[in-house]
Amino acid sequence: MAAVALNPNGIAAVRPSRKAKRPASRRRLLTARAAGSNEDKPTAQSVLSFLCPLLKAFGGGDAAAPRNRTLEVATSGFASIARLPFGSKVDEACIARPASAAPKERIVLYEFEACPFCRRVREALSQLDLTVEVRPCPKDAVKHRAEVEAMGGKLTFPFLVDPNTDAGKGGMYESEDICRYLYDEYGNGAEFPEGIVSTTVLTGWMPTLLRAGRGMTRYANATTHRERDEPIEPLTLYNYEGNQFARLVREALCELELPYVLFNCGKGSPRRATLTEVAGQGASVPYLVDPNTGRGVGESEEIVAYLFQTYGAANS
Ligand SMILES: N[C@@H](CCC(=O)N[C@@H](CS)C(=O)NCC(=O)O)C(=O)O
Repeated sequence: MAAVALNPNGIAAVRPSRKAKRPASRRRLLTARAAGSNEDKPTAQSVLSFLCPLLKAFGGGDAAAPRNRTLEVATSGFASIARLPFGSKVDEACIARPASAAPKERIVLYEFEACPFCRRVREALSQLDLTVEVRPCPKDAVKHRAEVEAMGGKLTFPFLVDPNTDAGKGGMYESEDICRYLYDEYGNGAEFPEGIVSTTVLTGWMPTLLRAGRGMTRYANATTHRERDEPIEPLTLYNYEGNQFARLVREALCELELPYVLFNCGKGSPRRATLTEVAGQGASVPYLVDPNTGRGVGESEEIVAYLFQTYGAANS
């Protein structure tokens, strides 16, 4: 299968407007639920607020400290199993999607790794084989949370900005609406996974609990944004949501509040060819490219160590 043509940012080439495909009623719904709607759902927020100190205690304090590798890999593996079959396999319809039907400009997702609602959106992005820029918003974030508040008026995650459409350019809250929007806009006819299993209700909290809240709070010694003179170029992570090793890297990127291009290339993705081009034959997910230092790093353990050494304690 031919590889999708991508620009250097990992975004597929120009696509014509597909608005005509979407029924007017659906467009109205999406517009109504975009940023500014008053649809607060305090329950989930208070659950996470309650769990936050608990998870922090179990998480064991210093995010940069050496970890028990076996435990890390096992808990992340169980987290992936808990969310099967979501976030690993690319939908058939998206494998066949022409490059012209992918987003032209980069979609931006504000999220944090431990949030089950954000995870649901990332799962959809993997299934849809889409690239987005992630601006992590851990608790105590010094930059990205302010951007969300300025754009949307409230601090609720996920928050997605799609500059390619009228419905998306002002920003959207609500994971369910975001997922439906992404399927509607970029699914190439793929069927949205309906039903309670795909939502956060049954297993959505499992990865958060199993990973003891990793990817929830900004690392106190992170040197990103406030402490650096130079602005940070987004890193690129070759990823798919259900990959247990990629999760460990996303957690670190989130805790360091590092912006990154989330280049999804899940099972069946024709975009694996791009990973091979960048990292060589036999390269696997996760793989990280850091344009700030010119480094390309494979193996989750090495990537996490690299990130904390470059943007964490070692520099503070
Ligand atoms: N119904 C919303 C729930 C979103 C939500 O409650 N997100 C939590 C994180 S899990 C949040 O933004 N909490 C505020 C915070 O972390 O500051 C959705 O599905 O997107």
